[in-house]
Amino acid sequence: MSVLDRIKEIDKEFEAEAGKDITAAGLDGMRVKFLGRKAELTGILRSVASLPADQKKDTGKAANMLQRKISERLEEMGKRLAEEKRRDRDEIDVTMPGIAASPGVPHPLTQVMDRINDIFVSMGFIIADGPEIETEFYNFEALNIPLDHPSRDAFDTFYIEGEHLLRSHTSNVQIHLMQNTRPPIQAIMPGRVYRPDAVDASHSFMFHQVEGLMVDKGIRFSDLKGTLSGFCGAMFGKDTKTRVRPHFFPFTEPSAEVDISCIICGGKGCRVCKSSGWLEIMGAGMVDPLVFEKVGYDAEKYTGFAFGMGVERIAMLLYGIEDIRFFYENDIRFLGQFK
Ligand code: 2NL
Repeated sequence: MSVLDRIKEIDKEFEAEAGKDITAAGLDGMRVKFLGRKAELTGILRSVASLPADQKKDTGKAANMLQRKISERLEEMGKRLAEEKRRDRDEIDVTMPGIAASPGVPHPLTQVMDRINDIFVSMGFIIADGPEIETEFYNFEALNIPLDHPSRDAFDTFYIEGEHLLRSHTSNVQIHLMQNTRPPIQAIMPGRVYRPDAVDASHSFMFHQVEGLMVDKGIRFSDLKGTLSGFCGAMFGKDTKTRVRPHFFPFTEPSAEVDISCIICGGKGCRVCKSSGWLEIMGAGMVDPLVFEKVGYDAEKYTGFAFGMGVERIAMLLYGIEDIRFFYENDIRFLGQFK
C-alpha cells in the first residue's frame, strides 16, 4: 500500500472515531493517537524527506493537510465539550430538594426598641436622633448637672480628646432639639449610650436608652402620668398598674421613678421584684426651668416633662434574660429564640 493510501485510511479511521460521542479523556486519547510523537501520521511526516522524489510532494502535502485538519477538529471538539459541561452545570434541576432558607429576625434589643418607638409614635411623638460623640455642654452642663457631680468623673463617663466624650444618656438629643425648635415639642430619643462600667451580668459599657420630652404651654405632671401609664399599658399589657415615687434628678423638678406591677408575678411578690410586687421601669420628671434657660426657652411660658428608660433592662424583664452580655455576643442559639 502506498503511503498516500495509508494517509487516506488514517483519515477514515479518524472520521469514524470523531463521529462518536466522546469524553474529555477520550479526546485526550485521540490527540495522542493521531497527533502524538508516536502517532503513525507523525511518523509519515517525519519520513517524507526520505521518500522517492516523485511521491514527496503529494505525500507531504496530504500528510500536512490531514494533520492540520485533525488538529483543528480536535480543537473544535474540545470547545464543544467545555460548552456542554458549562450548560450542564447551569441547568436547573427543578426536581432537586430545596435548601431551606433560615431567615433572620431583628435583634431582640431592636425588637424591643421598635415596640417602644411605635407606642410613642402612636401617641404623637416623633423620633429624634443626635450624635454619640458630644461635648460636656450637651451631656452635662445644659442638663444642670453640676461640675462636681459624680456622673461627670472619669469613672462614669468615657472622655475622649479635649472637650469630647461619649454621651452617657440620650438627653443630648433633647438639648439639640430644643435649641433648634420652638415648642410644642413631643419627641423620643432612642439610641446607644456609653459608661465605663465593669462588665457583669447587669452592666455593659454600652447600652441603649429611650428618652422622651414633651414641652408646651400648660404641660403638667398629670400629663406625664397619663402618657407614661398609657405607654406601660401598651408595652406590658393593659392590666399593668403604674405608680410614681419621688426621686431626684438634676434636670427635672419634681422627679420621679416609675414602677409597674410585676410582670412576672402580677404583683403578688417574687424573686424578680424582690417580693415588692413592683418593678422600676424608668425615671421621669418635669423639666427643670434651669434646663429651659440653657436652651433659650422662656421658663415662665413653657413647662414640660421628660423621661428615660433602659432598653436592655426592659428586654431582660420581658424575656426573662438573666445576663446582659447575651445581647452583645451574637450567638445565634440566643438570637434564634426571638423569632
Ligand atoms: C433614667 C432617667 C431620665 C430625663 C431622663 C431629661 C432630658 C432633658 C431634660 C430633662 Cl433635656 N430630663 N431626661 C429626665 C428624667 C429621667 O432618665 O432612669 N433613665 C434610664
